[in-house]
Amino acid sequence: MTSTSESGLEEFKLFIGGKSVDARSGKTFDSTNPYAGKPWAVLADGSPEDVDEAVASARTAFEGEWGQLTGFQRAAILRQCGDAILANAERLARLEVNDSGKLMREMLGQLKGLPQYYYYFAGLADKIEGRSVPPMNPNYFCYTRREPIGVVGAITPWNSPLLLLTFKLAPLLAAGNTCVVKPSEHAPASTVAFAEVLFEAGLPAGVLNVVTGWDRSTGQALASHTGVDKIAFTGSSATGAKVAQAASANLNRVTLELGGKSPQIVFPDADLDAAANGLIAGVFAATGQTCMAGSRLIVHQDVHDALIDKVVARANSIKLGDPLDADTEMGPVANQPQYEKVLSYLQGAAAEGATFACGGEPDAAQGGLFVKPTVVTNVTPQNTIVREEVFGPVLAAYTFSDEDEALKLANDTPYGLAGAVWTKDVHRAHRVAAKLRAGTIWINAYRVLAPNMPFGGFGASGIGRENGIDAVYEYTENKSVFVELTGGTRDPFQLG
Ligand code: TXE
Repeated sequence: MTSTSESGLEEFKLFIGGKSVDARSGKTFDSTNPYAGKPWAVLADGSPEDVDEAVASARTAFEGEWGQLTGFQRAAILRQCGDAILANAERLARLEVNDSGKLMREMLGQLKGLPQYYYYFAGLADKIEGRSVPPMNPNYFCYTRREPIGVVGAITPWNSPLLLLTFKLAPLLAAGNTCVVKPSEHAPASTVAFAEVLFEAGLPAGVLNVVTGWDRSTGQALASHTGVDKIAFTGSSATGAKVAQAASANLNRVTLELGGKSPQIVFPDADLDAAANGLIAGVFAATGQTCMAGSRLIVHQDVHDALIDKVVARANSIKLGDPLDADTEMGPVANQPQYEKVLSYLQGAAAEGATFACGGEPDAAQGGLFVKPTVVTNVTPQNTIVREEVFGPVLAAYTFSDEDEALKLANDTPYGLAGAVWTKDVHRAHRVAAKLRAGTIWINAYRVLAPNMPFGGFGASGIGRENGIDAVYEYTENKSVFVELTGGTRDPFQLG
C-alpha cells in the first residue's frame, strides 16, 4: 500500500508476489511533478536483483494456482479487475497527472474507459480454442492447443502508463500468462498502485509484479532475462531495437509498439473546420506526447493558407495551465529531458529555414516546462522536423498538388503507426486509406482507439499488434497434438 514518507512525499514500493517490498538495495528515487516542478513521490529503486525476484514470483504463479485456472475463471477475475479500476479511476488518474502533467480530464477519461479492455478480453478468455485438424494419415487424430507463453516482461513509457500497460496486460492475462512490468522512471507511481488494485480485486499473488527503478539497467535486466518468455514493449524506436536485440539473444518473442511521424492528408474538398479540429486533437492533445501524434500535415496547396489560419487561430487560443483544472487544454511537457528535446527540435527547425506560424518557443507566461502549441511551415520533406518524432506539441505542414504526390509524401517515412485522410470523396478516402503504409488509418477523424481494433505499426513503428480479437494469440503458443488411433506399430525409419 502507498504511504507518506517523512518528507511528506507519497511512497511507492515494489510490488512482488502480492506484497509491497523495498528494493533489495534499500535505495529510492523521487518522481517529479512537471507542473509543480518538484518531487511528489518517492519510489523503490529496483535493480536487476529485484527483477530476478519478480520474474521468479511470476514463474511460481504461472506454475501454480493461476496456471490451473480455466478461461472461464480467468474471465471472472478480469471482470473483477475492470470493476476495481472503475472504482479507483479518480485516484489512479490523479497519480498519472502528478507523474506526467497530463490533463486530469484526459487521464480520468482514459481510466474510466480502461475497464472496457478488461471486459473485452474477459469475453475472449474462455474462447481461446485449438482446432481439430483433418489428418493427412487416417491413423491419426490431430488437434491443436493454444497455450499461454509463460512469463511476460512488460516495459512501458511515461505517456499514458496504465493504458499502454493494459494493451499488454488484458490479453496476456486472458491467455493465462503472468507478468513483470517495469514502468518508466519518469512516471512509475500509477503502475504500482494499479497492481495493488488488481491484487485486491482478486488477481492472485505473483500474476502481476511491478519493479520500478531509476537506472536503465533495470529495464535491460528484464528485457534480457532468461526467465522471461516474451517481452512486450512500448517506447522509442531506438530503445525498442535494443530491447528486441536483448530478447532475441534468448530467442524470446517480442511485441514492440514504437514511435511515429503520422501524416494527416487534407484534400481540397475536406471540411476544413473538422480537419482543423482533427489536427488540434492529433498533435496538441496530450501536449503532443503520444506515439500516434499526427505531427505531419500534408495539405493540398489550394487550401494550405485557409487551413493553417484555422489551425493557428485555435492553437493560439489553447488554454495552457494546471493539468488538474477542468478547463485546461494543454499541460506542460512531461519531464525535463523531453522539454529540452522539444526545444532543440524547434531550434533545429529554425536553423533549417522553417517558419513558425505560431509558437516555436517556451511559454514564458506559464514558465516551467510549458511549450507553446507550434505550427511549422516552409519545410521540405527532408527537414529534420518532418522526419523525426518530436513527441511534443509541434505540427510540421507542407503541401501537395495531387493524390499520388500526397501518398508519396505521406509514405516517405521510416515510421508507419497511424495516419488520417480528410476528404468528402468516399472513393478517394478508401483508396488513400488502402495505400497509406500505417497500422491505423482514420478517415475524417483522428486519435480514436478501441479495445477491439488492432493497434500497432508498419516499419520502424513496431512489431506485432495490440488490441483486437487476435491480440490474445500474441500471448499464446500454438501446439500440435497427433494421437495414434490404431494401436499398431510403424516403420521406425520413415517419417510420417
Ligand atoms: O523512452 P524509452 P524515454 C520517445 C520520445 C521520447 C523518447 C525518449 O521521442 O523523447 O522516446 O523517452 C525503458 N532496455 N517515446 O527515454 O527509452 C525505460 O526505462 C530495456 C516514444 O522515456 O523508449 C522505459 O520504461 N528497457 C514513445 C521504457 O523503456 C529500457 C513513448 C521506454 O523508454 C532500456 C515514450 C533498455 N536498454 C517515449 N532503456 C511512444 N512512441 O509511445 C530504456 N528502457
